[in-house]
Amino acid sequence: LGKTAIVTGASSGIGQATAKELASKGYHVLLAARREDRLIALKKEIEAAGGTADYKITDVTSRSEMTALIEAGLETNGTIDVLVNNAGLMPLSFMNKLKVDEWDKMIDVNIKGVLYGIAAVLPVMEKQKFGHILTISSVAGHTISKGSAVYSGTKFAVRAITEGLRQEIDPSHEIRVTIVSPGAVETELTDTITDEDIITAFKNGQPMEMLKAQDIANAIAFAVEQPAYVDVNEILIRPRQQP
Ligand code: NJP
Repeated sequence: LGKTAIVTGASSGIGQATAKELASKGYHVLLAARREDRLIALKKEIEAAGGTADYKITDVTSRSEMTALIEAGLETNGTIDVLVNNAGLMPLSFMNKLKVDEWDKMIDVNIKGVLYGIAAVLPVMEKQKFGHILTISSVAGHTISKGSAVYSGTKFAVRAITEGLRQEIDPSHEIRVTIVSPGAVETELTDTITDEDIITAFKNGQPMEMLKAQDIANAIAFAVEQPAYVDVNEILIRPRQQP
């Protein structure tokens, strides 16, 4: 039987690159996100390269959709080997702009989406006694800067939740838990920023060579491919030029 990996936020950026990377390593990949056209295109791309993939339209902020996603993943081989809780948003803003709707969205997607993924997959992995849960935090889950307060808050939370989960795993189970914390990666993540002052600050910032989504996909594949007794707890990865 082959192995199944589920990737949320697979329609873009890091999730898309990770899905392709895991498919190239022989995983059957279940692609999850809201934009169906992109998931269909990615499934075709993976299949054209000799891999296998399915997709399921999923909003990670819905607990029932996350449960249905894990159930769909089980249909292929009867196991879930890897869940990459990757979907996330980063509408940075200064707090006094009171972009409360954006705070709500970040909490829903970045924190609750991860929790719903864990809630759906943990009983499955405990039953099968193996599996690998990965979450995507950030350099912003280690440091706080002006404009990143709420985003950092969500990414600190992701690290806390993931590390707490790791400690609670029954040592007799081959279940691994990994945090991946990227610095600046060239993706569509900044498209959700509406605060003009942040957009201007980005434009006037020091130019640097950013990470590619593939660099993070490589880090995820590294963690996943370790032997079962090795749990890579966290990978913190910045562009060389990022302070
Ligand atoms: O961003 P982007 P990245 N339900 O915008 C999905 C973290 N990170 O690849 O639903 C389900 O290209 C959305 O899909 P769709 C970051 O915080 C990044 O950079 O179709 N999915 C899309 O596939 C995040 O956790 C950087 O709109 C939902 C994906 O999320 C992760 O990396 C640095 C959704 C976003 O793709 C991937 O972000 C860092 C929902 N409700 C951490 N809402 C960086 N890029 O610099 C969104 O430290 N998605």
